[in-house]
Amino acid sequence: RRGYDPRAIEERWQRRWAETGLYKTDEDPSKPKHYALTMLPYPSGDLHVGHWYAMTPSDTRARFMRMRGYRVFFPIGFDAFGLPAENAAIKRGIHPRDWTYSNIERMRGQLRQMGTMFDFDAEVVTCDPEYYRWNQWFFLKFYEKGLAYREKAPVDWCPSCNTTLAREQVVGPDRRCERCDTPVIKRNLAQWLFKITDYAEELLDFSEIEWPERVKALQRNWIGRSEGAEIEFEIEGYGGVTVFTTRPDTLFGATFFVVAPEHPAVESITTPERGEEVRAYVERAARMSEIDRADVTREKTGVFTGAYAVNPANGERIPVYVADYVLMGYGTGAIMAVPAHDERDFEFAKKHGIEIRTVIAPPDWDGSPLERAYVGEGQMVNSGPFDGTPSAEGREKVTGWLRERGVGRPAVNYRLRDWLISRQRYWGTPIPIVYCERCGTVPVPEEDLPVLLPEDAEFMPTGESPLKFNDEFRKTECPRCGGPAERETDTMDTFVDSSWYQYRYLSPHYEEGPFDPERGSRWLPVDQYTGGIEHATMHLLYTRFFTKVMRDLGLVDFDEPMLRLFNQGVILGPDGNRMSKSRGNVVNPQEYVDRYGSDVLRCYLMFIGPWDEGGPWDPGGIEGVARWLRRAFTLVAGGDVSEAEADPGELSRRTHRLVKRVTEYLEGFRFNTAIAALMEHTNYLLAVKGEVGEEEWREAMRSFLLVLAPFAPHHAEEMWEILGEEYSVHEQGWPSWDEELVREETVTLVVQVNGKLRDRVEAPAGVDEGRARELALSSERVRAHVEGRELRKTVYVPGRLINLVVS
Ligand code: ANZ
Repeated sequence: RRGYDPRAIEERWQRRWAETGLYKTDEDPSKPKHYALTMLPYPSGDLHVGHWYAMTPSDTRARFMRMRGYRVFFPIGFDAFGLPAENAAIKRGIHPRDWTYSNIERMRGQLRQMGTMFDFDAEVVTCDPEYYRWNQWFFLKFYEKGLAYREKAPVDWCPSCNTTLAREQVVGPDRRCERCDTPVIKRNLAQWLFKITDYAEELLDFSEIEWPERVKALQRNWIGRSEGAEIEFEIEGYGGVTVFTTRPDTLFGATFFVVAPEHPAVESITTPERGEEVRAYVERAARMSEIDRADVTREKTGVFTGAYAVNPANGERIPVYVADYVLMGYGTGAIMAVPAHDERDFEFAKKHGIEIRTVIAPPDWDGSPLERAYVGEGQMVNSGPFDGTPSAEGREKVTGWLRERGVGRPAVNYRLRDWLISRQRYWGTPIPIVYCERCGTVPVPEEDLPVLLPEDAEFMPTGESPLKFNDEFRKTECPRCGGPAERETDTMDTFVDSSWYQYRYLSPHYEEGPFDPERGSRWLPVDQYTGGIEHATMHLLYTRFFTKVMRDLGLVDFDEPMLRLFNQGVILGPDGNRMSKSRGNVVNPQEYVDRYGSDVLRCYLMFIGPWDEGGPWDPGGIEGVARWLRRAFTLVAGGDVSEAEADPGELSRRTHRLVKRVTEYLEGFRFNTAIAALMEHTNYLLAVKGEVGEEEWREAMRSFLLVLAPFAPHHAEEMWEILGEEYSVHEQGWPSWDEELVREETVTLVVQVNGKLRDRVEAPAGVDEGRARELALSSERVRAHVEGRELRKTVYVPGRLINLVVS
């Protein structure tokens, strides 16, 4: 008999599992497939509690699916490009590659300690040339399809250092250069973008996926679809300028016109006497971020350009302003301003003494001036031929009327912008483009990939890619004419890497394409994705976009990368705050693995609460879980089989009930309630141990260990062996249950409120007072009499009646 030493038990089984290849992916084609994916970690150095919280419940779920008869693919890898590696290089003089790979080496060991069923043969490291080569390949495919393009885009620029700055190099509320304290400006620089906006409409369609409502809402909001119209206004002496509006029904109330400071018309339309003021304003606006400018609480500033626009509806001349609350990146960068019905325009008009003309009558309007903007619906007034039309109908009518006259059309606008992928950084994927004096922009031919990241680079915090100063890399030959040419020196946003990694896992060393299509047909798409909600808009949108492009390239035959998604919550420090080094509340999982072993840590994290809610770390809680597993272990440790005194029928009923409950909880990701059921069952088993016959006991223990296995894989394996069963518990089928045996006897409870009969509810036999109260309060009819009143006390007649006394 071996003693209870969880660390020794775990090490022994981890070794045995590796030796026997237990977690090599099951390729048996007769089984249904299940591709389980957890978000890949960034190799920052050590696995933290957040990694454990994300990965071990995902592993439990994958193990469950495997035992249920699926062939399961559950890979892991490293999202290995990015800024921290470069910062380490700048700070400590370590090459980003060495820093990254040594972190990966350490984390591999820690991942194995978790006791997960990851198939390490499928591992992917995104900074390996054999991986990023395919980022470059995708870039070329996108380029061929017109989905990758270069455009001048505003970036942060220090006019004194003459360089672009990374976002984190811009410091303070007034946005200064971290090195020389000069105010940073926006500058238009040529950058590469992916045309995600081509897929805006399709990305709004979630009909094929089961994703949390919250994530879908965040994506919808991010894409920001607005329906309305484009309307052309003539600016005197200049020409037509188009606006986007969601309220064409308010056209007759447009009493001024605004262009964004970056609007191409600004310079031409500004009259000489307004020139100086306008120029100064435009420069000031260039120093502010989009976020600050879009802040609705900020005071609306702006200056008159001296120009006038003509309202196409009524021929009125209205003044044209430049104001920074109009953004160049949205709609057309110009608006018709309707102060009576738009809050921002109202505030601006008040300040500048501009007419506020009501054109949509609020209900019960008496014709007097509005105190504030009325943004609701109503009848059109002061609108010529449209007077009396309800505003919703008016939107279509006005648009139609404008269309007939050739000065307007229906339009849909999205808040979504194209994805800017250029980074002035070293530790990323080189963009496979060459600039030739003669041929212009030339893509690197596919057969010349990968464009390797050179080893030697100077790591200076210049804000520009170190590749720019590396002549050997930069200077090259034009692939088309053979003449002298220069390589693009920016690298790709690392979100490109994680947009398609789930495909690479299938065949990480495949050389004919990003993944082996034969393996793809057997495993894709991902069935269950798990990860944090913080990725709702960037990563989770980018990977959907990539999959749609891959479909259009003929690489896959489906529309969505991940059919189901579950977001875990965040694990907080014991003080209830987010863990951070500065707060000193960081929990190091290694300490707990060393003290209790990884099964305890796994189970504790799953027991904290509902997985999607997260919660604070509780040192006492982990102690309790450790005690439970230690006690559970004694179920197989020695002990005499004495007289059968306990009721074998009860043992069997309880076992079937346990299997059913754990099954249903695991289906719904309710790990905490599953563990609670396992704990309760452990107590029962300990109470009847030695009091039931050997066969019944073995049967009950088998079932218990099978459903324990996904949660505490090492304990279950060890106990399985001690029980005398064959290796491995993880290769067994999931137990089933008999509905007949599971059915709990029920009773009907009479529910009274203040002594009056209000409802009858079904309850399990033997229900206690607390549960009876819960059931009573779950009845609509009862709640109607309790809500808004104070529950003074309850009177409970067990199994028969509950009376809620309220004030
Ligand atoms: C006239 C109008 C009248 C508007 C009215 C609103 C209410 P969403 O819903 O977010 O799409 N707008 C258009 N382009 C803009 C830009 N580049 N910067 C700032 N504001 C811009 O918003 C569309 C509305 O926001 C548009 O409809 C326009 O103002 C403004 F009673 O046009 B509206």
